[in-house]
Amino acid sequence: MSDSVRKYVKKAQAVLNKNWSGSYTIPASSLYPHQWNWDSGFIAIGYSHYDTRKAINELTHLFHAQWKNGMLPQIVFNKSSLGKYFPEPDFWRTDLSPNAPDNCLTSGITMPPIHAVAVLKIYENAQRKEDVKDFLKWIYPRLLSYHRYLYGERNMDGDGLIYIRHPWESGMDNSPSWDRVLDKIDITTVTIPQYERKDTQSSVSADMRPTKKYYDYFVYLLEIFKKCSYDEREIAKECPFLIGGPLFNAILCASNEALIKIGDILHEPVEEIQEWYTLTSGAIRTKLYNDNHGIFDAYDIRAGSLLEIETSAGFIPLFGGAASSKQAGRIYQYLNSKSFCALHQGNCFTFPSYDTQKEDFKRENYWRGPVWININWMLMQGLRRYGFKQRADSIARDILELPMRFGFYEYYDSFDGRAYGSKDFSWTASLFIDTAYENYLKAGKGGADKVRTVLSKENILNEESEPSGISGIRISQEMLQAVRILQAKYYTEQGTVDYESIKLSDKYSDYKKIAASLRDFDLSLLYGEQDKLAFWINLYNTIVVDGIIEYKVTESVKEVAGFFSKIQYNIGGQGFSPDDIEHGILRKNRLKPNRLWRQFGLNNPKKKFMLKHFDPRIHFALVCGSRSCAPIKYYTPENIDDELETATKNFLNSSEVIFIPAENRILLSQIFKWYKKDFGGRSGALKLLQKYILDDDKKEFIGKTRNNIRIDYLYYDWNLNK
Ligand code: 9WN
Repeated sequence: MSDSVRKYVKKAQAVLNKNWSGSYTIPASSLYPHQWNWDSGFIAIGYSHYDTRKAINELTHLFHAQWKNGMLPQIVFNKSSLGKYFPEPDFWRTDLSPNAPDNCLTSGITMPPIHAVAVLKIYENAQRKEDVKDFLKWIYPRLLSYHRYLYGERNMDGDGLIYIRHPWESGMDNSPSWDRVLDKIDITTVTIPQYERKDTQSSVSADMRPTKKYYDYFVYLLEIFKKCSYDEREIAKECPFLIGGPLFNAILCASNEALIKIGDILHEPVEEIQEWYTLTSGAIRTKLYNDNHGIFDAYDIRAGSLLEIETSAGFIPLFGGAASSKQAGRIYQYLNSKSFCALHQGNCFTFPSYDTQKEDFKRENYWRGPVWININWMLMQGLRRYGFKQRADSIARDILELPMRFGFYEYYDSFDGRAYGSKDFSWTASLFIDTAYENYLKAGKGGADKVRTVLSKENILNEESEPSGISGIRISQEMLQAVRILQAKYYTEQGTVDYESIKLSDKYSDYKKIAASLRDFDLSLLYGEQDKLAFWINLYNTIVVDGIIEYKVTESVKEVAGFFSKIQYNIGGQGFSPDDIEHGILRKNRLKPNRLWRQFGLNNPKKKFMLKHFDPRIHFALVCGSRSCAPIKYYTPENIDDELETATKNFLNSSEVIFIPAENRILLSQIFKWYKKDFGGRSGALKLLQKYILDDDKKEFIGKTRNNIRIDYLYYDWNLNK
């Protein structure tokens, strides 16, 4: 567990405390003095980790302002803070609608429906589930009525593609996605009422905010709503801005999924919600996907066409599980390009809100380029869901690193991380907390600390199967070939392992037969150093996979005490455990962390198999079956040097290395603590980082600050790498 991450979690909590009004949390005091709809959803997720009561209060306050038709308003106004924002109730005139709530002042539009996701998190993270049951019972019908409103009133063709009718409803109100639709509106012939913006008078630079032209459109749309007395049917006839977007609809999918789970917890029927999920996810897949550029677009309902604009919203269908696996693969390619900061690309911080290669990409202008933490957070989960582990991890690192380096701001520069917009921004703080807990602080989540099996004596894993009948050096060649087949089929591109499928496959039985042949393998036939290196690394990674399957590990190798020392392969008559391979052969009998004796004692015959040279890069290739290890790969004898270079580069540029230059501090994987000596101590580790880190600023930081850098260590996540 990392003290540094904990320290920043405290700072994030202080931001939320500062913005806590007594019954809900404002997004930021500089620009947003009231309660905002989706902000509160994200904020409740942060609270769910350490203050269930506040999380409940946050959403209870919001849902008290729900409209009679089910709509959950974008803003709930605080009567004592009026005069600091535009537009406020006098401008909205929601009293024109019979649906507006009686005792609250609200705006007359909604926002992306993240709330069921937040409610489920509150339940899941609560220490005492009974304390949350009453809240679940209270909010469930309200969530249902919100979703029913969306499916009843905002579902033009009945196909489940829910439309928004104002850019503010998108949550990404200044996004270039809307320009084309807004620019078509002719406002020269209508009178826009006088209004005074407050956002451009705040501490946030006016350059970062929408232009006057677009504010005029925003206000114009409001005028239509008032003219229609907020009647949805009338608005649908009059409003030039009706958009079915991928962000709103994907979030709705995720919330429908959460709502189904909540319904199950409360033993309520959930068929209606299942139908919604099927409809909306289907509509996203078929109506919004644009194969021309491999991303999801928004659909302009008035024009009947897609808005081909490459924004971060186009990737969020992964979050709601709405993309097909083919679409996910395609959008992953696009995500992993210069347009959206390819993995390990120079100074690029994921994940820009707009394609960085477009001419009108803007570094500072909100929703037209900078990185937003809430979008990162949803994409991170979407990527995990589709198995893109490494990319998800790198986004997790940015979610932590940006606020730690630059403060809890509203948004950040994609290229140097500079912070923009409001300071002390609530959802940045709360989603930082969530990411820190989920990735670093929730030790033992899912049973990572619970021992289920104790291995007290050696357990040979290649004793049972019949050997394949091959002999001599062919055994090692076939062995590598069998591992290569397993990796091609069951190790994902992102370096995780599909244990469930391996277990049942023929390929695994084939592998077991070849592993059985190792019993007759003469290790002295392995000749070159490269061959030995590749053989032992691959064998280590595969015996771990084999052990996980054999001992039915479900959550973590920690379930099996003695896992690394007692499971063995019989090779040429001698037992080799993962510890023998790692600490004996590959580390050349260097001490194992926290142990006083060497792996191979004085007269141990296995000593003769130790490699000639020790290569510290093995630490980025050995995979101990856990989430904090390197991604699993297959290593070839011919290219092992290049492959180890790549593995090292990938690892050192992943979420296992976080820079906080403002404090002269770097957070490193525990691997650096355990194997400090292997890396040549502190200076060796810094040298290694300087060599492999891709971001020029970070390289320079190490160069300049070398002697004053403080190194802390991150929590090691022992949850299974599945
Ligand atoms: C209008 C509060 C809100 C966020 C939005 C963000 C910004 C408001 C504004 O601030 O929008 O709703 O005045 O610009 O775009 O996502 O909910 O944080």
